[in-house]
Amino acid sequence: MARFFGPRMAVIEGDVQTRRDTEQIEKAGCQAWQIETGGACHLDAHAVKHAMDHMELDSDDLRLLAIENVGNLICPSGYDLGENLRIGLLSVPEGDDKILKYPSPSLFSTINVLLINKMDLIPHLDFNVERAIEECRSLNPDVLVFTVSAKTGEGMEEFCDFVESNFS
Ligand SMILES: Nc1nc2c(ncn2[C@@H]2O[C@H](COP(=O)(O)OP(=O)(O)OP(=O)(O)O)[C@@H](O)[C@H]2O)c(=O)[nH]1
Ligand SMILES: [Mg+2]
Repeated sequence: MARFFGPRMAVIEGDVQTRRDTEQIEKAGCQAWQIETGGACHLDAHAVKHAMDHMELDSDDLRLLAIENVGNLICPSGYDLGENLRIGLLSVPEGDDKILKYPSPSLFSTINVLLINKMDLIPHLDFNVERAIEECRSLNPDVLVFTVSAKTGEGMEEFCDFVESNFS
């Protein structure tokens, strides 16, 4: 996402506790707001509105507001945050057999885009990318899939092109 870093992107981070992810985003030069849920396993639209009220979102440069929900595969899926696009992340160390363990209603059945991350670790694992994609499509036939590595940047150009062509 490096091409969005700076004033083009703002981020709302949802975690049970700590500002750690927000600090990382700020280091990358983006405006960020941390929601600490204090135990709740998902964000809701009220919490997002409250965060937006504290942020500066009027700039003409701003193109993308990203919301990172709490890392839970079930609870967030039932809540509409007003988003235009819902992206689910599966990282390869989680295993290619993960998706069908979380059938509908779950993250995988409600997303528009599946991002398979940490592709740099593929040589060390038995993760079958085709299997993961097939199983996700069995729950969610229209899902778009991108394979990426946040560490090496692999696949990020294609993903950013998609985001840019839809939302900038
Ligand atoms: N090897 C590798 N490590 C990665 C990659 N992306 C993230 N990580 C590491 O994986 C760990 C978790 O990444 P985060 O980005 O914090 O994950 P997260 O989704 O924000 O996690 P939560 O907010 O806790 O749900 C961190 O230590 C990252 O440095 C990647 O593409 N490759
Ligand atoms: Mg996070």
